[in-house]
Amino acid sequence: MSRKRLSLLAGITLASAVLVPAAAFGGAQAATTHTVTLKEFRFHPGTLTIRRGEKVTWLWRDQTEHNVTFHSSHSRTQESGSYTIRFTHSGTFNYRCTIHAEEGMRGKIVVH
Ligand SMILES: [Cu+2]
Repeated sequence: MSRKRLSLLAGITLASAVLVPAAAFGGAQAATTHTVTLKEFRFHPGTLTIRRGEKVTWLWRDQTEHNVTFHSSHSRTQESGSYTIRFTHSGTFNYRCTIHAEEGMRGKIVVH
């Protein structure tokens, strides 16, 4: 499936939502995936710049429960594992771990 076609499909599917879990796209695995690591009560990197249509995978690497929470989407609170989102709209998307946001556990994905 071409990138253009994927983008079109995503646009239709996401008419009312900015973010959806990548799993919702089934076999659409062609997009570049970036990684953010959860470690020592921080997201590394704290700010990540990507292109529209790319994915971000968060990897839990702390011995503490964390979550990845956006306005319209969130991971489970967990001690290990991963969470992936494909970003189909450009913009700046702030997120946080709701448990440790006050301690500075916040991040940002900038989509061009
Ligand atoms: Cu946390």
